[in-house]
Amino acid sequence: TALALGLDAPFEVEYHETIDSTNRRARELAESGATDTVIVADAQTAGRGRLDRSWESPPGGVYVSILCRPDRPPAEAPLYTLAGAVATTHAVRETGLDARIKWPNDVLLVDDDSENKIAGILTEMQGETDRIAWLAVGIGVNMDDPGIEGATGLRAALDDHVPLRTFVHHLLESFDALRKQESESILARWREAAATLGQHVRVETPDGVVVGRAVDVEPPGALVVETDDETVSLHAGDCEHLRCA
Ligand code: BT5
Repeated sequence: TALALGLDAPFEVEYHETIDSTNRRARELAESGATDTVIVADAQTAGRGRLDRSWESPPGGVYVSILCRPDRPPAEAPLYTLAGAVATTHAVRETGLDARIKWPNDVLLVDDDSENKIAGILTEMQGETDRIAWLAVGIGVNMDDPGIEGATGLRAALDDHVPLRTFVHHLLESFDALRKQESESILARWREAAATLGQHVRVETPDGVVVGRAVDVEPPGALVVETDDETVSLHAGDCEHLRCA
């Protein structure tokens, strides 16, 4: 196969040339008892984003879902989205480009005058009362430009061959190291890779729009924003970096 990863443990790898969604497959495997498995596909026909959005998944991109059963409470699931984003920035940086994270789940390719989305993370999980039953971190990385405003691809930016196998290997290695760390140290790595901190932001949350300055991220992955009159912790939402005039 194109992506015969030759990975050592800790992950079992299941490769598909084309699949509907690696996250859908991760759920199916989880329900049949699997764990520590990575589903990798070369293309998806029904790639998913958050909130029933879709993820354009043409052939040649990277589409992976990492299935694991962390021994942590369900409330800590957002940490894995952060870890997935950090691991993605590490893998992108290995190619020589600069990547930064836009809270909560976007990875941006950054150069002097632009920030474009090259990757997105979608974490899905099944919780029990006190612990996570299973969790799947889905990561989609564009290699070619998907033709969406504000998005780009690695290959397009690098103008060179990106060895997919090495890229996925770096991604999984980094994720594996992160998932074993304490939440504070995952957050520390996230802060180092963040594009959002210090920015003037506009965040659409389920409870309304918040505009202010993003000052920190706190457990288990909330964005702390200072508005004109208060400091709020946002647990979910879509964030836009505002440019000052
Ligand atoms: C995400 O959602 O960014 C999470 C994407 C996760 C995809 C991976 S691929 C492997 C695994 N299996 C799956 O089925 N999914 C995961 P969100 O933040 O909701 O962003 C989705 C929005 O980004 C869409 O509504 C589009 O506007 C835009 N978009 C769609 N495809 C894109 C692409 N390839 N590149 C950049 N932006 C895209």
